[in-house]
Amino acid sequence: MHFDHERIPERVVHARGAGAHGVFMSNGAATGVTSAVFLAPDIETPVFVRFSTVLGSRGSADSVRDTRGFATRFYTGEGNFDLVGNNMPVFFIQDGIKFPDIIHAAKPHPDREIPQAQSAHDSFWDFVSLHTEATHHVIWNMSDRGIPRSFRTMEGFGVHTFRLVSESGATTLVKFHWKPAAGVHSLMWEEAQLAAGADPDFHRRDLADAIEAGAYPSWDLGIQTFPDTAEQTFEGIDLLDPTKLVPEELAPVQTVGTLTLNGNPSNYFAETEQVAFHTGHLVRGINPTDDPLLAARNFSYLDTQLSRLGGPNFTQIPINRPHVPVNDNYRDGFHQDAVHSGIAPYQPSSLDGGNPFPATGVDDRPFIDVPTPLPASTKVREAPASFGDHFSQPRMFWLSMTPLEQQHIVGSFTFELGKVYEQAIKERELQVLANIDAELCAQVARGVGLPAPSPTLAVPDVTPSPALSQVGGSWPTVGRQIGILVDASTDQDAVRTVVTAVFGSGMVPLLIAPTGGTIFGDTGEPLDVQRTLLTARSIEFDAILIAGAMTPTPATDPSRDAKAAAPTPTPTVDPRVALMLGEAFRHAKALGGWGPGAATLAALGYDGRPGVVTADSGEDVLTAVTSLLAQHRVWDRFPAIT
Ligand code: HDE
Repeated sequence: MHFDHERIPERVVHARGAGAHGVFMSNGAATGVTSAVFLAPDIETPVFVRFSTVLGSRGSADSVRDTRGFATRFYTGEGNFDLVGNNMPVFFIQDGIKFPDIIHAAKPHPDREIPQAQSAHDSFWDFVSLHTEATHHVIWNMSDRGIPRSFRTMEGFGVHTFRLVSESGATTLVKFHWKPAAGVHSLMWEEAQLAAGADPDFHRRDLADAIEAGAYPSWDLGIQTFPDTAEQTFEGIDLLDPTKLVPEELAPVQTVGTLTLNGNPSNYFAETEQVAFHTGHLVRGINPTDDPLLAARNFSYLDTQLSRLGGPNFTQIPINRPHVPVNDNYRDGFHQDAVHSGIAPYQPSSLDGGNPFPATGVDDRPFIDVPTPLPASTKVREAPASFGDHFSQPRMFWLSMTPLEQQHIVGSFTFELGKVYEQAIKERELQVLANIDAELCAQVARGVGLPAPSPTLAVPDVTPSPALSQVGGSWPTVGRQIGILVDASTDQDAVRTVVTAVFGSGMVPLLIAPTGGTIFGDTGEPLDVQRTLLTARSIEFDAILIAGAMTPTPATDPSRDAKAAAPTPTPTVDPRVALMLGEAFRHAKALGGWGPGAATLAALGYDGRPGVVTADSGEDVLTAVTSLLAQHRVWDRFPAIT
C-alpha cells in the first residue's frame, strides 16, 4: 500500500530541479532601505535553493534550452522569505492569467506528448509569434543564457519589482539580482545536445559534486533601487512590467550580502521535491508591488501545494518549516503534525491568555502594510500603454551582445524555427525578428530559406547595455574539471605533479586512460583512473590535457565502442581521443599537451591553433590552460562573422 503511493504530482512547471543548502551573510548595505532583519549587518541566515528547468518533466535532461528557475528560501529570524526567481530578468507575459497559455504552448503537444523539455516545436513558436509581449524573454532564451554551463555560473533575478520598507516606513522600489562568483558561463549548443544524452544529470551532478568537493558555489545578492514614485517608472521604464529590465548602467546593482551553497540535501524527495516556495512568503520590510504577474503568483504558489503536497499543512514539512516558532490559529486538516494545546484558536479571545494574537505593537515587529494612495480613476480590464512596447528592449538586448553572442542567437532561432513544420509560423516569427533588427532577421531568414520581411513598426532607437553581455572578464576557476589523457607512454612523474597542482588550485583532475582501474602501478604508487575512453565524453571536461601518445589499443575496436569508428582515422591516435579532442576544440575549450601528448596534438593538426598550449613541462601547460579557463572559452578560435 505504501509503495503504491510513493509518488506525488510533479510540479506543473519547474518539475526538474536540484537543491542545495547554504548560508546567506548580509553586509548591512540594505539597512537604510529595509527593516528586514536578515539584511541588517552581518546576519547569517540558513537558506535552501532549488534550481530548475521550466518545461521538462521530472526525469528530463538538464542541459536543454530553457529558462532556469533560481528559487531561494531564507529561513530568517522573522520567518521564511522566498525569492522565487529565474536566471533571466524578464518574463514571457505581463499578466498572470496568460501563464497557462504560454505553458500549454511550450509543453509537449497534447496529442503525442512530444517533444519533451524543449521549445523547438510548432505550438511554442505559434504562441510567441502571435503574442509579441513574449519577444524579450524569447530572445534571452535563444541567447547563451538559455543553456547555462552550470547552475553555479548563472545569474539570478527576482524579475518583478519589489517594495522595501525601512524602519521609519520609507519605501524604495527594488529589483533583486544574484551575481555568481564564478561568472556567467554557458554551454555551446552542440555540447548541450551531447550532454542531454551522455549525462542527462549534467547540472544536478555538477552542483552536487562541487559542493561535495568543497568548491562551494557562491553568489552576491544585489539590489537596484528606484524611488517609489506614483508613476512606478524609472527613466521611462515601467517598473511593473515584467517584460522590461532596468539596465545596470542606469541603476547599478548594490551588493547586500553573499550566498554560499555548502550542503547537499540528504534526501531528494524530502527536501528538493517537497520544498514549496511561495512568492507570498515575505518578511517585515519586503512587500510586493502591483506588478500584475506577481499578484497572480501570490495566489498560485499557495494553491499548487494543495494538490502537490496533499493538504493545507505542507508548511509543517521539515524543509518548509520556518526556523522560528510559528504561532497561528490554523488547525487540523490532512497531515496535521502539530499537537496544539489550548482551547481558544480564535481571535479575539480572552482564554489561553489571549494567545496567539496578531503582531500589531511596535515591539512585535508586525509586517508593514504600506498605505497606497489611489488617484481618482476607473478600474478596467486593460493593460497600461507602456505594456504595449514589445520591441525596444529585445532590440537593446540584441545590440548589447558581442558579435559572437549575436551569432549564437542567430543559430538558435535558425535551429528552433528549422524544427517548426508550419511555414506560416516561421514567417510570422521572422516578422517579429524584423521588428527587433533587420540583420538578425536577414540571417535567420537565410538559414530557414525564407524571404526576410520588412519591419511593420519603426525600429526603436535604443542604447545598448554592455552589462548584458557575458563575454569578457576573468573568473575564478575553482571547481572546474580537467580531463588528463594518460597511457603507458606518459611521464608519470609529470602527471603526479599536474594532478597535485590541479587539486591545489581547487579544480578537479580526472584521469582518462584506455582502460579502467589504476595506472602506473608497475613502477610506482598506482593512480586511480576516473574515466576510460569508453566512458568519457568531452562534455564533462572544461579543459583537456594530453599526457600520452594515446595510440590505438585492443580496446579501440568499433565492434566494442562505435566511437572508435572514425571516418578518417589517424593511424597513430586512438579515434576516440581524436573525437574527444575534436569536440573539445569546436566547443572552444582549452587544450594542452606535453611530451608524447604534444605530438598527439600535432598529429591531429591542433598544434599552434588558438587555445592549444604545448610546453616542455606539464606544469607550464597547466598554468597556461588555467589562465585560458579563467576566460571560460577560447572564443578567438572561432571569430564571429560580422
Ligand atoms: Fe512560477 N510557478 N508561475 N514563475 N515558478 C511554479 O509553483 C506560476 C513565474 C518559478 O523550485 C509553481 O510550487 C504562475 C515567474 C520558479 O519549486 C506554480 C505564474 C517566475 C518555480 C507556478 C508564474 C517564476 C516556479 C509550480 C504567472 C520568475 C520553481 C510548482 C503568474 C520570476 C520553484 C510550484 C521551485 C514554480 C506558477 C510565473 C519562477 C504552478 C501562475 C514570473 C523558479 O505555482
